[in-house]
Amino acid sequence: MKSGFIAILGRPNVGKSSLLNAIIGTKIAIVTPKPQTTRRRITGILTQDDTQLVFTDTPGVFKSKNVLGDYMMKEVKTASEETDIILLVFDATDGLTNADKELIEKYQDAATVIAAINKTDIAKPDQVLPMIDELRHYEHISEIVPISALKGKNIDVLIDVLKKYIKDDVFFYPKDQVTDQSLRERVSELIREKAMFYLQQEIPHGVAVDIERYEDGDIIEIDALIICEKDNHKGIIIGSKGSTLKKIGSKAREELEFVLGKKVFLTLYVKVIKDWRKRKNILYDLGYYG
Ligand SMILES: Nc1nc2c(ncn2[C@@H]2O[C@H](COP(=O)(O)OP(=O)(O)OP(=O)(O)O)[C@@H](O)[C@H]2O)c(=O)[nH]1
Ligand SMILES: [Mg+2]
Repeated sequence: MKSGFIAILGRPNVGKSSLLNAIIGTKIAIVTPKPQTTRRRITGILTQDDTQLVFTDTPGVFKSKNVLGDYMMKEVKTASEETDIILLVFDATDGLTNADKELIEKYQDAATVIAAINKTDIAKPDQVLPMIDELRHYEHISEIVPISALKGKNIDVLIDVLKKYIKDDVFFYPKDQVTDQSLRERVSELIREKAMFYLQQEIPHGVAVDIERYEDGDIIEIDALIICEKDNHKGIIIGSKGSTLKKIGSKAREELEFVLGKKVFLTLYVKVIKDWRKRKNILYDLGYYG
């Protein structure tokens, strides 16, 4: 029996959450085309025969500008400290950026660092090979694996590589558990994913979702509050004749029905909490604490 903890780290938008989902084979973490989608640590558990890999997806590393950002970066720090393996994810289409290099150097004393070069499906071969060469110069990087989280390419190879570096002899979770998130948290995250998807510029980053009511019967009834930080954002989120909110709601309901396996009746409300991302007590209420 073997097990170990793996923290998935990298810049925003490189595909960390997509990778977690590809590894586990279920959508655990939300994914959007916008940076700074993930705000909290999310655990994904992969148990195969006598091996258990416990992954932690983390927010992308960036320079924080408010209390929410501080919280996100604290989540990254905690994840990197409570792990056996640091799995650094890079975006092949960007090459190795200065921010990537800073991250690599930051973990030079970590026990095990493994590099995954993601998005190889859309990268040109002349982008991936120079990256591999560059990464080879860092002695503390034990392995380099080119992957595509979106296409599921080389994910099995990456899993086999990770298995070489783990050694604990207990399972930390039951064999059938895939995440530590509660159902309520997953529901709230899925709604936030759809909101982030349909909103533009700074608005998606100022959105939070709070589940006000969750009643499980023949139909699951959910009331959720979409919180935004400025009065004019509220109108944009609702859209003309409610069109944007309707799109968010119908996409969210579709996916919730798939995840929950039941008919869902979803009602969304929009509320302004001025500058909530800068307010510690509000962040605490929304579950961004610790
Ligand atoms: N073509 C391609 N796109 C990918 C791949 N992996 C992720 N993406 C896309 O990249 C975007 C960001 O993906 P995420 O998984 O949310 O990235 P992340 O690193 O978790 O981002 P943050 O949570 O913001 O730090 C999404 O549009 C994904 O569909 C890949 O292997 N190939
Ligand atoms: Mg993410």
